Amino acid sequence: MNNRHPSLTQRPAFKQLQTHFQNIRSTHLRDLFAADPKRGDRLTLDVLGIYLDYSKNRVSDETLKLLFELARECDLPSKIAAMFRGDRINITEDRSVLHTALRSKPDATILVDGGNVVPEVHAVLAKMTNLCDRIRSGQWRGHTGQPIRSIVNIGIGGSDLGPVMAYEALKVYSDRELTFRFVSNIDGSDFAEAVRDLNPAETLFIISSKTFTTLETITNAQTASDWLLAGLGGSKEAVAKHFVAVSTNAVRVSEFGIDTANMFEFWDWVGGRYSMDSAIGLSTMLAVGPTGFQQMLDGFHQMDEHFRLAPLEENLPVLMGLISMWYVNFFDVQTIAILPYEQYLKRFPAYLQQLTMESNGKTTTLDGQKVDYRTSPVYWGEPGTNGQHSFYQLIHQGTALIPCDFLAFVETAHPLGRHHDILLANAIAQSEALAFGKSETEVQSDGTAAWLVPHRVFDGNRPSNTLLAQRLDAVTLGKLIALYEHIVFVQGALWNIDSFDQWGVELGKVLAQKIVGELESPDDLALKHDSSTNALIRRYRQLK
Ligand code: G6Q
Repeated sequence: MNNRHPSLTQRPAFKQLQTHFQNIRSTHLRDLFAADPKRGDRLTLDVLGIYLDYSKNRVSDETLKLLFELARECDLPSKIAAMFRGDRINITEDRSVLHTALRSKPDATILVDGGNVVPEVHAVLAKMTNLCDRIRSGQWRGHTGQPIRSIVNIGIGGSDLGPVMAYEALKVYSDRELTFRFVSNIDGSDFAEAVRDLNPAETLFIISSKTFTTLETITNAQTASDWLLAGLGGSKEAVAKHFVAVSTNAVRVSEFGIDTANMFEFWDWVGGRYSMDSAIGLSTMLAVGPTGFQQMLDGFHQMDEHFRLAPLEENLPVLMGLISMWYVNFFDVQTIAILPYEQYLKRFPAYLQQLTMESNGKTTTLDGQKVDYRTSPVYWGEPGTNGQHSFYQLIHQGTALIPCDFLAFVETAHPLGRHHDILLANAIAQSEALAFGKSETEVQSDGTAAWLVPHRVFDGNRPSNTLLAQRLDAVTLGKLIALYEHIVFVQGALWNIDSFDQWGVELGKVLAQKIVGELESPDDLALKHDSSTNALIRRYRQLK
């Protein structure tokens, strides 16, 4: 690329932020709150029913002003427009990035290579709906004439994490007559455990693979086919009644033996980790039904429209993206914790790990230069309150500064006794404790022995966001996922990296292929790896 942009660190607003950081780095949240009694009401945003309290962040009005300035200097508004327009912003793969088209309204026009992709999106949705109706009504029969009772999604990475997360998140809205399982790992134990209590005659496999070449998925799909045929007496025609595919690769799907009439298409302008609302979400639609799936798409779309149209200062993904980069690029923060106080979001942190780190775990700018600043932090987390009894110790009193996103909901699907009030009390108390801590004087006034005081002091000044919504349902889930997708976009836009390629994943796909041959070869091959790799291969061959 010829048009080299100035490095992020050379931007005027970035330099001003560096100077400003020296003033604010030692300011305590206690002081920021004391100076502005309305801070907790003022530094909030209420967008589409998602309330963000960002007051417990180490930011002042000046910080925010400069961050928005930086966003403008980095052309964030025009980059947002370019994505929605379908420009080929995934430059290393020369692709448009149009997951937003997956949730567009039927009358929209979004052009890729001169053709409107919206009708294709809705044609696939209609085809998915048709399949779901037939399966859920019992009309679709397996090879022996029995209706389908179990659905197994086989896929990995972007073809697994979204479906698993959405199934778990929306389980309460799912058809409980159907059993859902997800197989991703090449480790045979994953497949064996997933099917051990299933009846092949009632099982439908969804082979989800954008490329249909991923070793793990194709191996698991072959094993599934063997398991099915062994269970049903070995008749090849059975495959057509028990396998459907989600892919961009019709040739490979057909070679595998799946009728392409039962193939659900998506497109190369949908990245794997951005694909859970494409046909990759077929298991989600089977679980919650076409109406539930449409509600989720509506949630995505509402957040897309907010991101596309809201002014930067009132734009939820922009604000959260900028605050996260403030910590990464100025406070040198290396990890961010995602802490859902909602059991049904137990796989949400795992989903976000891929979305954030595969997107922005990059060191090369769009201009081909090495970055001279940090890019994606590590995202991780566990549902509350479990985490409190394990790693929160480090967040409260450890040496690392770990900004947290607390996610909570006013209503629960299971209002049992006092459970929900206690759950929410914990979420709110944690952010309070992290921000304000417990001073030496406060600990002393509890009557704590002098020698114990330093151990019981909490410095506080540990930042967090709290996101509060009414309830976790399909529409809210769509909004939340789109929120984080766009936070990732904002980060990538400022870091000037390609958030939509994944060359690190591709490398892994190639490397293992070679070693498999060496592990399985009957001959003693002359191994040409480093001495460590050679020794591991030899040891495994000897012992297996
Ligand atoms: C996602 C990545 C990666 C991908 C898997 C599965 O953005 O590209 O996680 O989803 O490697 O790939 P297939 O869907 O092609 O099997």
